[in-house]
Amino acid sequence: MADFLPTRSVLNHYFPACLLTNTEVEQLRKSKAIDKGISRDKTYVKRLVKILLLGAGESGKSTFLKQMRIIHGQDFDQQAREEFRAIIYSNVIKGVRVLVDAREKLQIPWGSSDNQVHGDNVMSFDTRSSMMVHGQVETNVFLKYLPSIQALWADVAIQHAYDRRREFQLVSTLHTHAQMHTDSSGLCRLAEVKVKLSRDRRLAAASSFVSQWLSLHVCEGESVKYFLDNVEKLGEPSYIPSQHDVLLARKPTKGIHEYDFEIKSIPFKMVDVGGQRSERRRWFECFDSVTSILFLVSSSEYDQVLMEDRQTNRLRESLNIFETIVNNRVFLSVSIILFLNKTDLLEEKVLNVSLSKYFPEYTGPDHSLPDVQKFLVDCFREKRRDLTQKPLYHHFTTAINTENIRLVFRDVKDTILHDNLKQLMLQ
Ligand SMILES: Nc1nc2c(ncn2[C@@H]2O[C@H](COP(=O)(O)OP(=O)(O)OP(=O)(O)O)[C@@H](O)[C@H]2O)c(=O)[nH]1
Ligand SMILES: [Mg+2]
Repeated sequence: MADFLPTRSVLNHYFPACLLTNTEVEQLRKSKAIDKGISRDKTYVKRLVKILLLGAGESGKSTFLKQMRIIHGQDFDQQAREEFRAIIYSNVIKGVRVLVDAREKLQIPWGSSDNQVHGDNVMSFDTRSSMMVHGQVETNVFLKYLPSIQALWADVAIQHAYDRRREFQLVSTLHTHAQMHTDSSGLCRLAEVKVKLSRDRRLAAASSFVSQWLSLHVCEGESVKYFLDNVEKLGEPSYIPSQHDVLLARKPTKGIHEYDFEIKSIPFKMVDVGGQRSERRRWFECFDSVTSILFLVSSSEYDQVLMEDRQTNRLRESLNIFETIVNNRVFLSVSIILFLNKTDLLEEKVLNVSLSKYFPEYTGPDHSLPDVQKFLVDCFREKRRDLTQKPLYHHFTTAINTENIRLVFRDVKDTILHDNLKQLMLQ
């Protein structure tokens, strides 16, 4: 307002509402409400803690977000849990199909030959149906396949195929070799799996087999086993997924999802994005006004390859993404916290699979969890080009464990708020 004009409060004082027309009173009221709203929004934006969840596909971002909902927001009620039923059914059907296919390629004899019919039945499932494409299977369709799924999971051949999943991670290395046309060592491994085909067809068969196998082992393997062990419960007409079922259900994230919650009247906004390659091009859309980035890594995936190209080592992909994020100037004043997730799976993995085989730069003891974890943290730390940057905090997490995330997030929240306060004071 120009200097020579009286301010609005002066006008209000000398020209009380009774001297104004009804329209003017209404306009004044609206204007006051807008001013109040703007000032409230400004305070909200200033106080808002925006946390971005980043990391490669299947690192556990959405699972972490589910935990925030359980711990700080609106827990999954019956209706919300019901929405996961169709996802779980789809996870199970996909998983069983991969196992049936693996049994055949591995030539593992059926425990009961009657189960061939059940195997054929699940393999006849139309994977191009819109249900499967959307990762959701209706109850009546699942129930139609349930007797076959039960019979198959009870068969020693399918159990045996599941137990041999690690062996087939080896074949994933072969697949990489095959794509690079350095197939001599690969062919030896193929011989081990007894695929008795001609040389070229062998590689082709291995590729297609590996592709399908990986889709079980690297994405939903562990969850699928849990659901198959409980398949009877899944088939009950009154089945409503439990909180644990919800945490294990797998649906790749497409697009950007936000979840708002409050802790001691501080507003938090957590943003979850898809981590698969095709989804990463949308990440920059949420780079504005970020307070903190939680970067999730699936720490147990050092021996696994990406779903997207089936050849890039998953841990190396994570390191590359992290390098881009941590050295991005946009995030100079943003606290980045590293979550080495899937600790439960890593614990098991280090006992069976040597890290040095995939990361020759690791020279520590093969089966020592703390040494492996320290190596992983150092790998990520080394990606920071500017060492004067803020400290890089890290946590070892198991995102499917609510208590673990409750404790970790309590720490993380304090770190974020402390850093945020320092930033605000510097402004
Ligand atoms: N055992 C175990 N499973 C986990 C853990 N964290 C996540 N999972 C499972 O791993 C799968 C993938 O997790 P998501 O949370 O969907 O991964 P994401 O990072 O959101 O994946 P995108 O949406 O594709 O980027 C799910 O089936 C989870 O239940 C963990 O710490 N331990
Ligand atoms: Mg997700």
